Amino acid sequence: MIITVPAEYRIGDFVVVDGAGHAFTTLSGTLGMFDEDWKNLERKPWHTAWISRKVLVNDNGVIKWEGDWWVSEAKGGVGITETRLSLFKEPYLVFRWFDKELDEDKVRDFINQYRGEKYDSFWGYLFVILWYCWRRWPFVIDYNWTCWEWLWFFAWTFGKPISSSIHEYPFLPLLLGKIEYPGWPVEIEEKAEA
Ligand SMILES: [Ca+2]
Repeated sequence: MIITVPAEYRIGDFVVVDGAGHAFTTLSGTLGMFDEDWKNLERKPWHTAWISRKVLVNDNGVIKWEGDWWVSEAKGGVGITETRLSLFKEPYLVFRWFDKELDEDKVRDFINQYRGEKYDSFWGYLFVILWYCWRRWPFVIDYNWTCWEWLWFFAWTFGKPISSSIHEYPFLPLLLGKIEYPGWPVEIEEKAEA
């Protein structure tokens, strides 16, 4: 479900950002060679992140919400970090994933545990896409994070995995069916199994 009013965002909501740039063009084109739905999708998302907390300010001793949100993401050149939602350059959509409010302290502990871990490379993304397309190669565990891996791991840790197996990262096609992304067919999993 899409949440459109920022005041109604919740910790744990997914942020799905429109694709842009050279890496996106190359990787998205690769995915489109294998996945007709992806190729035909008009508004292609790419980067994924999740809402981690409110941006609060101290106004003469009174703690107030500034109206902006922090999001947790795996970011190129930085790794696992938190960014203000308002700083995303590309348009994004916010989706409700968790049925219940998450425990803010547990989310904070989770973020602190992984903060600063390394970002994955272009090749990490390519590998994930090719694995999605062919389901053939042995899975390679590494200790660097793509933004998709980070989202998957977060959802899994907090009890509502995006996919049933840890070997299935939320490559975008898999994720989009689950969050009812506009323009995306819902039954992607059945299709992928066929
Ligand atoms: Ca990785």
